Amino acid sequence: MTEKTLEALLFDVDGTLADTERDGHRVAFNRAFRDAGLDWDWDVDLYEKLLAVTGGKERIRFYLDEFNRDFARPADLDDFIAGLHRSKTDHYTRLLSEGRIPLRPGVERLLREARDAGLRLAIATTTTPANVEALLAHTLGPEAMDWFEVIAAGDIVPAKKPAPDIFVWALEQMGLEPAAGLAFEDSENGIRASTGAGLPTIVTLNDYTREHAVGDALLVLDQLGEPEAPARVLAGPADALGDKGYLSVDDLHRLHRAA
Ligand code: XBP
Ligand code: MG
Repeated sequence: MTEKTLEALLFDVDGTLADTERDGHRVAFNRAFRDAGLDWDWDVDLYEKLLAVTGGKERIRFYLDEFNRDFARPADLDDFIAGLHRSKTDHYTRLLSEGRIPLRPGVERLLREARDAGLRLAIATTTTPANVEALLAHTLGPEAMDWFEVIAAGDIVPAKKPAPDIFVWALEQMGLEPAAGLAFEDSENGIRASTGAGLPTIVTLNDYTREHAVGDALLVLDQLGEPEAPARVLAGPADALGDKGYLSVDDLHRLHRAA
């Protein structure tokens, strides 16, 4: 049982707020490769393997190291990857601006409920800051950036998830002890990072992460749930959502107290 009162929620972005990877990031990488005259094609299955590494630049390097060893590397590989990644970010933010990637069920509802209840909100993600802004602006509206006290993103810390650094950085910025927070994640790398920073964590799995090892989670759901689209408890207390089928702020307080 934790003695601390729940004060803040810290959210991952990719896979947690929205299913951005398959139809967003993956497509944007492929468009950047095509623009650069490369014949690389990251299909849905290959991309699942590439997701083992977080961070887009890191993922491109991992691809070259493990899946395309014959590629004739340019002299300045860092620069080459950085250029590809800039182009990928342009493509990705354009895709989001077309409104093609919605928030996952229950995300907007829980964010609004948490704001109304006076909980502090933060983001902790490995993705590029521009991508967070584009997602929030095109789903919740431009003012939603202000809902979050801290947006910890991208290269702000050198060691990306599963390192806990991005969560540690966010907690420091907030002056918050981990025991007073709850993290929301979707993946094994994500929960290793959040729990590594001492944060109790709720996981919402998705198609890419449904087999991930997330045993340290307080609660594992298939989604946060809506009254008309109930969530399923996949691990953790079976009665965590009561009879209503969605995760509420009251549920969060109860889960946090029991952590
Ligand atoms: C997300 C990532 C990111 C995105 C791509 O992981 O790994 O790299 O896939 O974004 P998490 P960038 O949800 O665990 O934070 O290309 O901007 O890095
Ligand atoms: Mg994620």
